[in-house]
Amino acid sequence: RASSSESRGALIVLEGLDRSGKTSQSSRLLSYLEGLGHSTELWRFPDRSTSVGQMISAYLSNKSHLDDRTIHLLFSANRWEKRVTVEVSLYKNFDYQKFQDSNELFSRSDGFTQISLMETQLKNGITLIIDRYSYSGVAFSSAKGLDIEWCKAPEVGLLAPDIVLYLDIPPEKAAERGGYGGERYEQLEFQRKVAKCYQAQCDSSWKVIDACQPIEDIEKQLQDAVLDHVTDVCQPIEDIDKQ
Ligand code: 2DT
Repeated sequence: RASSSESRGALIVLEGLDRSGKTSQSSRLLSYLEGLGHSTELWRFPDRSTSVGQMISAYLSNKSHLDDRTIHLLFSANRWEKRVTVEVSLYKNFDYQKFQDSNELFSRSDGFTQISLMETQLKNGITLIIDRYSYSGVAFSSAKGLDIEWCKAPEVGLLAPDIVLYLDIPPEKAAERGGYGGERYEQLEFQRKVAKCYQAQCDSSWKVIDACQPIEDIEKQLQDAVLDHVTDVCQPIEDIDKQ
């Protein structure tokens, strides 16, 4: 992929156990960045709006039952369909004209046009905040006992985040917070395993934030953590690679 020295949007990922506060903190971060004048969008995975997302949603609410590897690959496919999409016109802020000549658009033999959506959004200067990403995929599936390298394989080639913000909460504390919603994975014993599998992926590039602090303190720390990453982002967009 041609690298560009032009400033682009940042890819910011929030991760953490269920009830760690990711979703409300993602919204606060969105307001903060918009307030600073950055074009920003909030995405989440699973994206339950697509047909793959609906299969995932049925699985999570125990309406369907799938083999561990099958659901793992569906979660990954759900990220891939936002990485490369053929539904160009559905996305807000998407300037089709501007990208018509760019190498991010591909004409396919079936006559449809395909686009590297995430990449184009970033190059269009839009910062993406993503509530859960590949690390959830690997943590939740390897917590079931699947080999971690097998779990990582379908993530290779998705875009690598500029920063991973991990909201760190002991599983017991998370369970005390207003109860789980009753979806498939919302059980203390399983969340304990997931926490270990997150730890196995955490490296020095992650920003770990204590999610037991008051909401406003967490909010401030997230703001400080992203500030460097959203101004004049010039490093090339990288893919997740084999590690
Ligand atoms: P939400 O409650 O945040 O909608 O998450 N999950 C998520 C996986 O097992 N694999 C994945 O790749 C992703 C993104 C985490 C729904 C549940 O789905 C799990 C919780």
